Amino acid sequence: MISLLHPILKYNSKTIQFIGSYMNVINFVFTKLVYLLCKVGVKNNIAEIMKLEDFGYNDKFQKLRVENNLSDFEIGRVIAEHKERYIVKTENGDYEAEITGNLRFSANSRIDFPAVGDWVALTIYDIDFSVIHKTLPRISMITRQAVGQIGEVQIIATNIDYAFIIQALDRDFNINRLERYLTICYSSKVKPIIVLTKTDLINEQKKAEIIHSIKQRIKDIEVFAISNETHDGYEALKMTIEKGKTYCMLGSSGVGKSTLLNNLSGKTLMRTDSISLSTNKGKHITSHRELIVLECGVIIIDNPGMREVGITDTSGGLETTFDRIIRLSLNCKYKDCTHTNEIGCSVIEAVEKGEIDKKSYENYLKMDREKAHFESTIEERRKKEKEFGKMIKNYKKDMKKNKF
Ligand SMILES: Nc1nc2c(ncn2[C@@H]2O[C@H](COP(=O)(O)OP(=O)(O)OP(=O)(O)O)[C@@H](O)[C@H]2O)c(=O)[nH]1
Ligand SMILES: [Mg+2]
Ligand SMILES: [Zn+2]
Repeated sequence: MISLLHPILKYNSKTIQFIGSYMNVINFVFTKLVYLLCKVGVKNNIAEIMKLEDFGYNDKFQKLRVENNLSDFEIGRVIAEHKERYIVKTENGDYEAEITGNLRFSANSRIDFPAVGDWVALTIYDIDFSVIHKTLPRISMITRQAVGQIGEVQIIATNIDYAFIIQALDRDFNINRLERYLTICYSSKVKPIIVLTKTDLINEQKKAEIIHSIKQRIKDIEVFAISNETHDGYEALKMTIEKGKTYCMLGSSGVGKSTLLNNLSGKTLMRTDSISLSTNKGKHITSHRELIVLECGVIIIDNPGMREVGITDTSGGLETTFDRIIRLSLNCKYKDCTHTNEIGCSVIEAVEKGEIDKKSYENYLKMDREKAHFESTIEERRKKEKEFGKMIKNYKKDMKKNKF
């Protein structure tokens, strides 16, 4: 009997063995697939896949993409940067990316590297590895003087439509600094919106006084006073925010930038923390800038609080902020009037008559000096680089001569 069954058993055991190994392969492939889907799903938020327009793309960028022959590449927006590694948001999810060696070597300064807000052309190899080939020309760029590096420019964010200039009413409020931020916005072609926070910490009269003082010195600008605690003033602010536009949060540490962003999104997207009790200052809680797309379709870049906002203005920011001073200066006796001690200076006359706020005038002179100093430093640096280039060229020529 056993001998009769033997071929069947032998046959069956082979089948079982075959099915077993087949199952192993299926199991392996299935596990890998689930793993990959999870990895891509978790990292790329499959549930939240968006169109490029949802995070700010429009006809202007499409035109630039075509003009720069980048249509064959994947396109994405830099939403975060960590030491030359970038997180790029694409229609298929978020990817980690590096720049090509070519892009690195052809960069003359930090400005030539991608920054948060940029649209970039990239090739995706894997979820953790993609390469940025080129940055699309920027429509706007907010910069400041890099802290501690003379003559260096630091990009705060790019392709911004509006900037929220945020100051807290309780103790951060400083009108000179407001003018400084305005100048940065105007020279960056970004529309500024002033947001005063923490109305819950001061009384109505003080709030009205501060708003009045701003209107006296700064014309044609929207000012919102809000409380992130009670949501006082939120409705008016929300009404002005436009879907598909990119906003950038600017201001000192602890003024409530991240709290405002969280409240607008209805989620805790950014960490916030209380003001330091010992110094009464913000604790620099946000450490990286990050672009966030809210469910309502608004795009916001949160920034770390800034201690210094050095002027790099080379394109009319001061002229727009202080347009009255500039208009008056056309009547000054001397064409190169510095508006400091010249006879026949219309600006000084207006200050003496009280037509121009003295503090605003002083702030203008201070920033103008700063701008001139920055420009001369850059000029000097360019000259040195040119001389160095010439030296290298001559050296190469000499080498060639000696060789042949
Ligand atoms: N009373 C009151 N507290 C506020 C308001 N807005 C923010 N805060 C508090 O202020 C502290 C700092 O707020 P953040 O949102 O972290 O400030 P930030 O501007 O993002 O600071 P950095 O990330 O350090 O630049 C937190 O404890 C907030 O709860 C407000 O309108 N009223
Ligand atoms: Mg913050
Ligand atoms: Zn003058």
